[in-house]
Amino acid sequence: MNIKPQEEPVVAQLIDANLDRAREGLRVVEEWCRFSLTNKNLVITLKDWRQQLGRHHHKIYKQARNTSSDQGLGLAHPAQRDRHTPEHIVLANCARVQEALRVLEEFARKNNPELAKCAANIRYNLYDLEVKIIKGNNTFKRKKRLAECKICLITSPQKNLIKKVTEALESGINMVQYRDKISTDLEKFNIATKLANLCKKNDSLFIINDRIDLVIAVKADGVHLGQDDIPTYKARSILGTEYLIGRSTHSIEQLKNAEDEGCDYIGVGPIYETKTKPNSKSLGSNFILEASKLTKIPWFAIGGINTLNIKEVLNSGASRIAVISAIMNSENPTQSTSELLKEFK
Ligand code: TZP
Ligand code: MG
Repeated sequence: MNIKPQEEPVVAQLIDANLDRAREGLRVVEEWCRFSLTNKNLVITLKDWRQQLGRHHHKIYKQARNTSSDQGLGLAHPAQRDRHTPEHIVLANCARVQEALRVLEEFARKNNPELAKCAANIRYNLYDLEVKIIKGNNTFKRKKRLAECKICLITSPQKNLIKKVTEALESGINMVQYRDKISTDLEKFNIATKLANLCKKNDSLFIINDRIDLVIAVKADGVHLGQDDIPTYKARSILGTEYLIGRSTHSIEQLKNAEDEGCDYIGVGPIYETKTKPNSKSLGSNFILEASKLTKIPWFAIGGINTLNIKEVLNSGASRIAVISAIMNSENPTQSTSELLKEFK
């Protein structure tokens, strides 16, 4: 221990208070990373920082503690009442720890340079860790919304696209995939921008088929890939863990692979014959039962599903469906969406 005696007891007192503050704040952040983000690496780092600070929390600081003379004790700030969400709480605690570390850095520099160095080091690294938490929160929210989805509406190119998607969203759809194999890149960008805004307004997930660049360009929630698209590890290395990756699968082997590769969700089909994919062999509703037994991640039955056969699909073990024509080719998307959604109740 390399601490010179404090010239002023008050310095020891405020070092004690800020060590407490930093350690407690780190614990709040750590609990969030552990239980909500379930990110082991972040937990290990935060625990290590708490322990480093704990090793500097010497008796001379604790002995200087004098809570009765602390004029700041128990003072609440109105901003604390605005911390409505766990995300607010976590980020407020990151800020609190950064402030406490800065205080430690300044006041310990003279008498305890090791503590000052330790505080500076943790403070710099905490800035990076905070970004990881923000990204982790996005992943957490997206996965939570994905888990709640019942129907994914996949779009087909048409004049009334925006109108039909708007009606479907207003009727309760909370996941939209933009699928378009014919428009130009500029047209795709413009449509994707409109859909991204529309989905945001209606609190819906927005996924884009095939195009990782467009996902990033319009800040969508993820990409949907087919069997002939780029491998999951490559898509993940471009998008990171913040975005969702979905994959179409047509057999048990493909379904298992997609899950092992770290896809966030899968499409399973075509269950029935469909004019939307005329050359694909249908798997039949028996396949649904097999898929439901094997798949641990969210999965969507797809292909020829409509208001007439949805009961069979759900009774066979599916808990989510993806549709194109049942809504996009409907004269009344509001009614078709409501009829499909009704079956999940
Ligand atoms: N992948 C498997 S089946 C299918 C896709 C994209 C088409 C689904 O369209 P529809 O109109 O709901 O049958
Ligand atoms: Mg594709």
